[in-house]
Amino acid sequence: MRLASETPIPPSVPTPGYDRAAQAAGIVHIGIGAFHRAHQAVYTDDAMSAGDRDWGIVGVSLRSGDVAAQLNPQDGLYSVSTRSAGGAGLRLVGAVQRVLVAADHPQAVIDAIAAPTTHIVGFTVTEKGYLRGPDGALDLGAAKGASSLYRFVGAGLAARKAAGLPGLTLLSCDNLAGNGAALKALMRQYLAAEYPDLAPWFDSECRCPATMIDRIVPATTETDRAAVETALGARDDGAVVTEAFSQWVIENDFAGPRPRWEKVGAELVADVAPYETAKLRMLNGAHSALAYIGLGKGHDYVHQAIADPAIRPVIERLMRAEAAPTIDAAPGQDLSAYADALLDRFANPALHHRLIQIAMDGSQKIPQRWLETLAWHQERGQHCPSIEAAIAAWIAFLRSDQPVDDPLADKLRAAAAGPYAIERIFGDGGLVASAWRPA
Ligand code: CS2
Repeated sequence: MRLASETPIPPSVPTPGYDRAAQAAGIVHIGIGAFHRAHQAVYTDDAMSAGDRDWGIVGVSLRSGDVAAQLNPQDGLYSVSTRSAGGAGLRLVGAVQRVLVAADHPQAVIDAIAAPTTHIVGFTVTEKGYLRGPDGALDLGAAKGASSLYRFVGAGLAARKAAGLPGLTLLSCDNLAGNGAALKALMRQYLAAEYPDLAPWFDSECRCPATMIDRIVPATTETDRAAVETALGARDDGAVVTEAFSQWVIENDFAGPRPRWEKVGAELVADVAPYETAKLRMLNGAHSALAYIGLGKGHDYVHQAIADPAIRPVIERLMRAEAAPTIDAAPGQDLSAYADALLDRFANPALHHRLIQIAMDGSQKIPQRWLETLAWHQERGQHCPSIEAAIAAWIAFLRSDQPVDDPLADKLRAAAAGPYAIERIFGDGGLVASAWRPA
């Protein structure tokens, strides 16, 4: 039996506490991968179970039809399994109503963005989905391409303005430095080129709050799906598996209504920067270092790499002595406790988080994860032995026979194989050095 609205669910499994069929869609979410389903969709589901209404999510996949094929036959319903040393949890999430594949139905995506009920367009498109060129500015050629988020949002905003509808909140939930401001600047560059008349309306009617989003979500495996099927008594092709921990800090700057996410665990704050910077440089910085150093030492999973006595001190140093001092902490933000908590999360033996998943797209991740920390110390004449070891491990990874999944894979491999690898990758005009400057 395949999971769907009418499937009988074991009473021990929490289900949506609201009438799913009666909810309007208030959110369009572009990039409906496992991360969105395990994070923002869960907060939205909880907000509706707590009484909020009409925050159904229309999910959009820009290219792949996989998630649509998983979720549409299930009426958008799927399960979230949590795994930690303390135990396991299982629940259903009902916030997602349907999934559109932009490549197949572009107009349906534009119509969803332009719908009067829509107030928020969210994004989890990964770092490379923002289509930044080597100077950090929008790669306009790519942004005009068929699978660019800008095309759909631009056309949707134009339709809203033409219909006299209010603007939208564009909510970036990706691991970019200053994700809200970056999205705003990139969107403005696109509008200036394609819809010049829309730019002033965009400035006055739309908002792009910054967010810090955090939950570790390994890719779902067939073993995971089999375990869910046993527990649920139904097959769930859209199942996601994650840790118990979840955090969402959002800049309180919305164009219109929003779910009361703060009632269900999110923090709405005036300034996200200290949280976002700590997360990028400590959690994600450590993650990428674990990935390249760990793979080099023959490990497959995060929990194995952090248990390696040759690796753990490098990671501790990266977080505590290299990244933490660069962060201007918010009042009450305890970076030492944060590092302790991260080490525990990395050690979670119940979560099988593959290092190769984190190793993906290094050229897009390394600038905000390592280079900003490195630059801070260089200005003070200080070294960062852990980040330097991590960079060496990345170059060794590029030279190895491991698969390199990165938009710059060919160029990186060529640069890493030849002489002056560091200069060709990180030097002035190199492959990565300038790409990290905010747009
Ligand atoms: C990871 C992140 O794959 C990666 O690059 O570092 O996806 C990480 O698991 C999340 O940002 C945690 O919130």
